[in-house]
Amino acid sequence: MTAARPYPTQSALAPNDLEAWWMPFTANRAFKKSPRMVASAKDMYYTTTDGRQILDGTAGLWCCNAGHGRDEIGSAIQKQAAELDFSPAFQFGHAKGFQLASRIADLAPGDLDHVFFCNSGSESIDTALKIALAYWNIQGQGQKTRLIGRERGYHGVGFGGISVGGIVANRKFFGTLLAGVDHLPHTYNRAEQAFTKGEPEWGAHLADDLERIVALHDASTIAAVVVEPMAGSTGVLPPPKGYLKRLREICTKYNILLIFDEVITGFGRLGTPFAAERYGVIPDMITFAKGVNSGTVPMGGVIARKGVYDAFMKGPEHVIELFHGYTYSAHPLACAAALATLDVYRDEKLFERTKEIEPRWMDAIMTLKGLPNVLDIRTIGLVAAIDLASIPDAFGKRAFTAMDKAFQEHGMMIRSTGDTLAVTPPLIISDAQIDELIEKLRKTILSVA
Ligand code: PXG
Repeated sequence: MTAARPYPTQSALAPNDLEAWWMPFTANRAFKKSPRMVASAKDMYYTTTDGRQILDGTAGLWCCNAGHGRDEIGSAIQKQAAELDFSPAFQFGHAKGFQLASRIADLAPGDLDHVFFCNSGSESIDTALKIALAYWNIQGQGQKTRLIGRERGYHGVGFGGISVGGIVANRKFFGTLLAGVDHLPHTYNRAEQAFTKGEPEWGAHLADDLERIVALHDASTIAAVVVEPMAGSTGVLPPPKGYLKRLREICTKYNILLIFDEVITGFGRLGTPFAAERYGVIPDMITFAKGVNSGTVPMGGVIARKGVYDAFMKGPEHVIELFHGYTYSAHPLACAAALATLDVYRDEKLFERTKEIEPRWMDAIMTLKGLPNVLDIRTIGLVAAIDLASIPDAFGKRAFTAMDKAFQEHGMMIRSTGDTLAVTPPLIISDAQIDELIEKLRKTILSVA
């Protein structure tokens, strides 16, 4: 900074200078001309700096599954900060890290028994990819290095995640990425699937493309396949019926590890603790983040099957088995928040509740069919996406304007990606609040017609 700046004279809620913060995944210049500022949050609502109530249609960024300002979670964080603010996780441990790993392993299906902690979804993907590569390496199959992702996949923003990811704008600016990566086709086909509730009938055969990739590279060179069970960020693509089972069968047939990125689908979003359970498919690893502590403290992780973990537990006992980890792995505040959050999920039966309200939610969202510019609606669990027709020569502008108007004029937070609106409220949403959300969506879509 060149010139000294005066200390802000306004309250911290309304800063007088928006320049310094280079905001992530944000149209910075548009934001700074017309900011969308929040000051506080409770249950289903944010409050803006000018005192307006905003219905949270996004659970923050798909993370605040228990809603906002939960006293149980906030006080657990405060208590933890006073009791043990930090404890190194390299060669030392603390009780809550072990308790939380056990709780998460209990929620995960099958023998997904071991949990490695990190601090975000992006780190969880890098961690899972590194575990996959190391797994084959320590077993004398170090030539198994190829990683297979999927078109339109989102796996965060680390180099591993953007390499296996399939969102063009997240890849094209960043050079050559990881070598030896290939991609399955995405599963969306509007002609076959438009306005489907839940999993589309069409598309299971697209998993067979993995056979083509295996024929091209040979299974002896392929370490892992990574997919989101339901592709979220790209605009909500539920898996076609039978697709994930097929992927599992092919991975098993060729000895390829299967990784489910459950950063969005984990912790109840589809009505089960993990989507793996909903689909009756056991991957070799699950990545998670976000909902683990309802977005209150950064945290992510990887759940690995027993066989994956056991493969590393060999050799002299004083030697580190996996040369990987983060200063803040299993941070005590994140663990305390997660343990309190899992209690809320259990005590309020929020995953079961999501399953119960799914049909009503899907019906309600589908009432938006027929509004101007609505080309498709996809919905599953407590998730929905609405594709809007693009304004000629201005791809993304209609949905961006809708997101802005929703916040500024209609009292609702939604997300836009391309010309798709995504809606993913906290799992505590009431029936009346679903009605409120649909009404606000209706007004928003009409306002950009
Ligand atoms: N994997 C998946 C499947 C994700 O959805 C990440 C990894 C990365 O997580 P971190 O914690 O590194 O951001 C994500 C993140 C949106 C949106 O509006 C989605 C995400 C993040 C921000 C916005 O779709 N997903």
